[in-house]
Amino acid sequence: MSVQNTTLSWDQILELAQNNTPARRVRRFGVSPSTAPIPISLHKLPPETPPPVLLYRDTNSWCPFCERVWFALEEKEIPFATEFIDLNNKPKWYTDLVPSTQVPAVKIEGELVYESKDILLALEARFSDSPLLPDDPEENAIARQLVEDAETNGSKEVGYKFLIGTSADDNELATLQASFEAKLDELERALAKYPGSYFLSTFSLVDIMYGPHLDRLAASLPVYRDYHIKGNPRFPNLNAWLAALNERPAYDRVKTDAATFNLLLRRLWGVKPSGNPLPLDPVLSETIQDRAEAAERLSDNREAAIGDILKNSGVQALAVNGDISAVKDAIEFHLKLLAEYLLHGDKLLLPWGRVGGKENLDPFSSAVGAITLAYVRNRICVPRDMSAGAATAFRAAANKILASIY
Ligand SMILES: N[C@@H](CCC(=O)N[C@@H](CS)C(=O)NCC(=O)O)C(=O)O
Repeated sequence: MSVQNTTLSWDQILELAQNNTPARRVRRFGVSPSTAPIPISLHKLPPETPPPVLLYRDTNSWCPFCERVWFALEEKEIPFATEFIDLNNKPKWYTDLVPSTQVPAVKIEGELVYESKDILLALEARFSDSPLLPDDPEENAIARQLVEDAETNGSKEVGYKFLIGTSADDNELATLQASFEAKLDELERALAKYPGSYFLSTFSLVDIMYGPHLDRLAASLPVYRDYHIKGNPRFPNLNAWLAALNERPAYDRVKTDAATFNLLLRRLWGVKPSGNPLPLDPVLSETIQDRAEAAERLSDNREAAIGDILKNSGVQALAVNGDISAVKDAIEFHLKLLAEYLLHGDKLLLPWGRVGGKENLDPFSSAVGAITLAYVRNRICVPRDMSAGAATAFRAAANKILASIY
């Protein structure tokens, strides 16, 4: 295999990718995150008009409370701007501004609101022509009560305790599981009260309050506690609800994915998995739009990606006599191969690295390639870098090339 093997230039890859997906992000130079999503409704604003809402959210887009607010903004198609807050180093102006010092917070036409539940209700009061609470007064009152319940009934706290409680022995774990299941039973009954898959007769703020938390728990409990919500016959309504939620286009833009959250749990909180990570969900990534979005993100942001790989993956150690230009070339070659494979799928013939137990390719290049692909596969973070569907396509393609070259 030689570095000349890929056929397209980066510009050609980018153009081809952009022809196959409407997904775009703004690039942010020299700051983290290096790209930011563009709200679906931003084009509705006349030029030079500031959006009515400013959202303060976490730099890495991991926060489920921020996800609630982002979800509502996208559902209600409210144009908004985003200010990212580094939670490891919160700026003083932010801690001076927001009494809780937490994210999310918003300014709605200049007025500060914080606490995700209060933000959702404030957005509802100000932007009433795209309601996420029922019109019917009786159902509206029930909805408001359910929003309060979602905040105070302890379901998310019990769920996270079951997931993260580190010193738990088997008995304690069984008790935590039973308490969590009791909460899920309550939600199961609540979901049965109205026809359809949601908590009320239509999709509402109640679904948004629960969605980001329960989706994370459903993704992680199988890996860390060998406990399944999805496919569990005890929770048919919750399963139908999760499926309905995941079909909403707005949720598709804001949600995280199982791989991101599961890696985060291990790296940030040191939680030990009880099983292997779940297989990637190919259903999430079978569309060309997803693959093209992943290729678009990679090619548009390649300079930042190459810089990050060189700096943080450990690959520099392979440089001969400190000359990193060959390392850089091999990184770039494999990223390009990944982008092309995303666009062409199995029609692109991948290089075969090892044949009959012997190497028949440049071992230096393929070692750099293996590090590059393994690193980017685990490094991408949803929804910070791309949508969940695109990330699934990206990770699956990286695995496929890794299996081929190494
Ligand atoms: N009750 C708050 C919780 C928000 C929250 O816990 N935010 C976390 C990020 S997920 C945070 O800001 N953590 C940083 C800190 O507490 O300093 C809400 O609903 O908005």
